[in-house]
Amino acid sequence: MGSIVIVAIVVLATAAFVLKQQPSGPPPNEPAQYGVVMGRISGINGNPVSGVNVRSGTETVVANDGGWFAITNVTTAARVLVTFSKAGYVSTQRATQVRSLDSSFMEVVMVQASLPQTLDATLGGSISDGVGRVTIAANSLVDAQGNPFTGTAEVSLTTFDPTVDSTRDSFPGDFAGLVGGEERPFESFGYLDVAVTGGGPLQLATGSMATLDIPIPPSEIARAPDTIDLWYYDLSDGFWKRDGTATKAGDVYTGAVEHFSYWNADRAYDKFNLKGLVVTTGVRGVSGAGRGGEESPLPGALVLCDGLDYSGRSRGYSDDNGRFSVPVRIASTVVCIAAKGGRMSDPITEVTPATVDGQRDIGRLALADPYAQVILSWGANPSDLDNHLTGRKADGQTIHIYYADEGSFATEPYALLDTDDMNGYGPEIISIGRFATGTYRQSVRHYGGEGSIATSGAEVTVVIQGVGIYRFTPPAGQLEGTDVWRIFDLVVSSSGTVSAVNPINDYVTGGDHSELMYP
Ligand SMILES: [Ca+2]
Repeated sequence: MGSIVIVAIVVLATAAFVLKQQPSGPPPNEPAQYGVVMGRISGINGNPVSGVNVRSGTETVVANDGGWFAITNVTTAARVLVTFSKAGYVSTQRATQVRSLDSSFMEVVMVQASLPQTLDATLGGSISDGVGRVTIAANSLVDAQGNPFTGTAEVSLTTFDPTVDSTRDSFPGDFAGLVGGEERPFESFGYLDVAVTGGGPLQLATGSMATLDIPIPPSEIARAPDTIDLWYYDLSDGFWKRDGTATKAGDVYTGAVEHFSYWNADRAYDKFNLKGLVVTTGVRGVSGAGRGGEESPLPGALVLCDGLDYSGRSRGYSDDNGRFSVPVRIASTVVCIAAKGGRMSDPITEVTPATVDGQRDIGRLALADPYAQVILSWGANPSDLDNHLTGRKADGQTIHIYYADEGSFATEPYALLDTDDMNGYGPEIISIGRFATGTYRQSVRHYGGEGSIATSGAEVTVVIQGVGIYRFTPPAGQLEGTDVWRIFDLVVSSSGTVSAVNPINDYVTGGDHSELMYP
């Protein structure tokens, strides 16, 4: 581990030296504490969901056609909320840790909302999506200003089954709620989302209640308690909060609520702590030889433990020493994985004892994390910019990752482009899983559409794990007829570490295959 610290310091010092020599180059590893939040959004069927608005604080980006998104300037915090919304889908929200000069990766599932059904607000009535049900009393709806609503309301009720794996990736927040200011993990026995609109969002009038029927998954009916707490999800702080109870009647929980939201029938559980170490293997080494197989602790990895005999998921992160501790349910079977940058470890299955607040070391979770990511985003025009990663290895072989050759993580050149965005904004993200000794060059080409690279509002953010974040914007003064912005060269030493990031920042006439794109 000592050697890793030394390597990082050497790289930082080298980068600083380069920057001092070339003050017009990229900003250094900025002292500001920020990181990158990125990820991939898919539907229940596993296909990408494009066009999702992804918001963190005041920053909003839109997922590309491959469902990828990146917010490249997020203030470091132990808990950052990211909200996902798209018309026709149930909005969801996720909390993530953001480490300084590192990237957090999220896999998110968006669920299509049930089609809205109409309800005469003066009569009230009952709406079902065929699984769950909401019953709204006559004259109980108000608009955003609190005025009685007497028109036709549209009610969208979407019921979820928490025993289904993909549902856990769409679950808002964590499987935990606030009790007396403290977060308590819980298991879910079913939940639903109910949204009511009528020319704007509608809510229940003060003193009015709606009745919810939340179905209990078939496999859970036998052990579901007779009464259970109801919890709603609070988008403003990202916590589930307890409010009321529901009663078991056959295969549903029935309870009354005072407002529309996500509502969840959950039981808080006693916890047992699983501890361990996340390591990364091989990928930091030289392609094909050298340090392959050598392990080092991996900070900032997400550790997820899923209940196999209960509907809950616990989340934790490895610390600076790669260590983690995740609370799970006592007397249960759980499966844990570590993930970072879209890579995942093999799962470990554990059976926990009935020891409240006990702990056990479950050993190592090993994964191959991306060494670096290059994120290109821009404005509405030009419609089609392309991210190009080229390289010349020490053995003379060249590589080229771009829209026509998206590359691979599993084989040479161990780098992968997420998607070719052709309708503005991006992002286009190239992830590099392993560096070869040699020099890599990053370029952006104006493939099609109005405008120029210089006026595109483009930003290229480079995250090099364990080294830092570099940010580039295109220089002014792009000459007519040029189409390629050559951004920087990245030099990889014979020991497989990044020894320099050398800015280029010029424009050339290239096309997709110019020699000028190669270092
Ligand atoms: Ca493109």
